[in-house]
Amino acid sequence: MARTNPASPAPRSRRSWVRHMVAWTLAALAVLFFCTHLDKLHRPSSKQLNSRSVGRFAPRDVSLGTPDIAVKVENIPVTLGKRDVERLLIIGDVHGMGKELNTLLEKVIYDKKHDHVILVGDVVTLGLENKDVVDLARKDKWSAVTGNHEWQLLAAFDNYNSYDLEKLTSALKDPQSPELGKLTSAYNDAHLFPQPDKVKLAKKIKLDVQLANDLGDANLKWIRGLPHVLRVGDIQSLGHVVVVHAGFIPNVEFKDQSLLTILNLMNMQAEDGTYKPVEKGGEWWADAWNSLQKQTEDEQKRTTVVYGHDQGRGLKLESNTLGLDSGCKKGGTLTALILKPGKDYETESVKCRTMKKKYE
Ligand SMILES: [Mn+2]
Repeated sequence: MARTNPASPAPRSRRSWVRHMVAWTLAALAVLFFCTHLDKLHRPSSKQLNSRSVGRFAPRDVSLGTPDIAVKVENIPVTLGKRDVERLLIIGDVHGMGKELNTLLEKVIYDKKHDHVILVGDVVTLGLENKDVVDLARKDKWSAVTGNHEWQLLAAFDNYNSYDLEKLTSALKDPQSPELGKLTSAYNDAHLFPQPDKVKLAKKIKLDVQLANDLGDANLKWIRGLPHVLRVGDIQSLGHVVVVHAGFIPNVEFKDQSLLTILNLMNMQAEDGTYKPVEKGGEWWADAWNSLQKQTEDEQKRTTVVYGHDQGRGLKLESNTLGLDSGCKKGGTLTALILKPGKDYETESVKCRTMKKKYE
């Protein structure tokens, strides 16, 4: 009797308990689902991040051209003086000048077994042997940081390869068209300061897309994977040595720097208690960096920045900033900084051909 009586208290309470369990489990799953997707709801889409991109130009790589991407800081994969690493060769802006790079490597008697090469960015664009340079860097497992030209190259490829490029070509027929401004805006986002000359920008986009295709997938993947800041280690009186393409805002952690700033910085100006990069005027970032380092008495606790980018100032060897862009692309020289254990650094340079900018 009790078995078939639905009003019997024991089975009813068991059923109600099961109902409660099911209800609570569903509620818990709903909360869990909401929490895991909350993050996505709040994460800006590629379009929101790259607000100046238009229509079909929403970039494939979400963060390109946006200053809010995280700065990627890595260590070089070797230690000077350990495991056969006898020298570190840090080479200035190569800009695809493969012949000069080879001459420089011959001059320093490069030995891939005992030398580790680090490139300061702007490895490609402008020169004639871009692919050879990246092929060699990959083959010999060199280190490198991203330069502003690599950043722009990726922005051009990701935003304008195929369809976009055709539209750009037709818009170029009317340099005054507002369309040209819209079409170049995604590429302009990859610059620290907006470039007013849209025709020049459009021509440069086409060259960059062409170059990206010429380099091939493997080389483009290598460029895409480059860090933005490289820690080289502690080297005698230079203290902690760090490589970046252009420079740093003093007193800001590397990871908290703005990416477009460290790829382009030359001069800066104090504003709201911090420094902001400026196109003209202001103060040289390296001056502020060096005076700040001098406040640390122990030389080995200072940080020395090795950088490129500033071919206007050229080879600039200050106490804690070593600028290596000696203007190879403009008929200057290509320079290598040579670091050996227990020795002062040396530099070696070779003369370069003059390259004309094809987009001017
Ligand atoms: Mn540069």
